[in-house]
Amino acid sequence: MSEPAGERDSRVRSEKAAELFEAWFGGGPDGVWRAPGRANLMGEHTDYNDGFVLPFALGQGTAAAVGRRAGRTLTLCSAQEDGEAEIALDDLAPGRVTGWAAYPAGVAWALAGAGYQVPGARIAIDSDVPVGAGLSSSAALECATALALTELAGLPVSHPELAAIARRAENEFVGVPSGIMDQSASLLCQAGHLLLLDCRSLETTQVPFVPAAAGARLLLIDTRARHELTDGEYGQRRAECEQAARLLGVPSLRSLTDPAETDQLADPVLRRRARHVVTDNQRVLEVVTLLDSDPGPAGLAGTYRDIGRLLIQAHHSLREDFEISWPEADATVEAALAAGALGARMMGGGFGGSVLALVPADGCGPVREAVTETFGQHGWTAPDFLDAEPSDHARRLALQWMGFEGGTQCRYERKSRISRVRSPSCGTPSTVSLRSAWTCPRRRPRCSTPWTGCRWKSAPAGGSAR
Ligand code: GAF
Repeated sequence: MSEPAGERDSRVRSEKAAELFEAWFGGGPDGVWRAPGRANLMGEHTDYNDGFVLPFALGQGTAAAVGRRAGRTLTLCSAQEDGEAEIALDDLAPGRVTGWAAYPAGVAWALAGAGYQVPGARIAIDSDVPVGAGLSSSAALECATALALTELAGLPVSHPELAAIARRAENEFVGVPSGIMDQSASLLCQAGHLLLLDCRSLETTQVPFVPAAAGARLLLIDTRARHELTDGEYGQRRAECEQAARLLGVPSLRSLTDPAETDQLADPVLRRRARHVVTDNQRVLEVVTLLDSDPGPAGLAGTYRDIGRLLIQAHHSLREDFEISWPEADATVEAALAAGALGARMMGGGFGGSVLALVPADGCGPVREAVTETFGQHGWTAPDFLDAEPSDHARRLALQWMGFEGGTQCRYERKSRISRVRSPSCGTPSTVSLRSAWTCPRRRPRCSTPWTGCRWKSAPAGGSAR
């Protein structure tokens, strides 16, 4: 039986993280954990309003190869970043760690705050979730390290609790005022399902969702326009929603079920913001009702057409009422629909990132061509396309050390950018640049060990979200 593409990608990524660990730190890791990025079918900016969201996990994810070390320090390296980060576990406080290492550091800090002391560890990261594409690369990094550190230490933390801890790391340590959707998706989604998450009760329902069964596909279009959640607009939307709820006398906008209730708001901006949240919550529940009503294979095409219609409505709401769309997203949606997509909308926090399109299975080519042509006409950087298949939550992968591969010299080759590596044989540090090969400069006796690459092989460990 052939291995599903998502499984293969996850296995390869995990093997690469183990290789990086071996090359950077010497010796093998104690284990490799992997957490996926996410897409979201419906429900944008509803999570921090106590509303509903409907995300799914992507095949793309972040792998963390982790090994215990003596002392109270985390040492981190990443195939996507230069250098190494050293984090003193007993000296963690918001603002003390910056850059990408703030996410794993924040996780250790939030775990300690919840009463879970993690041990000193070496961590090698490798990710194929594009940064800034609105696919939750930061949640994938948080969740991979959170799961790794707790399982390594044998700490009994359930996945929902871990999601809350990872969110606290992002909110309070990194300083991004995000909701709970991304971490929940990474830790709780199941393959072939959407995750219906009630962000007030934190109740979850797995909603079966296999577009291929209906002759449809989900296409993610990375518009390559970049925007950070830290730069104010996201926080401003959140503050506006909270103000609208206060003025309406409700604990959160989730309490409203009829968009007409927002008419009481005198301020037109607050009225529009609130209307988006109320209508998007309704759209989430409508999608679930459509999928629940089980029309059988013959009726599925109609169901997916209706879901497509809701995606288009959601895009209009995000563009007109919430005002977080961007030119590349609007042009992408327009071009995709003109080329036959059933529906499309901007996805994530807004102002940059990706568009999600629901496309007839045979319509992906025309949609890609139409969107690429539109970008060319505008002179924009060409978009990237990713197939989005609802995949599985974060987990540990089984890895087996297979020994050195045949070769004639101590030689380490990587295609990723790494600024410092150690010889896998003698531990000598050296420097490599992008796509270069590296030869151990100290020809110690052990360096004659035939070696051309690490031999880690992985197999899914199985297991389900606790
Ligand atoms: C970002 C945030 F991290 C999420 O919590 C959510 O609010 C999303 O934007 C918008 O729906 O991904």
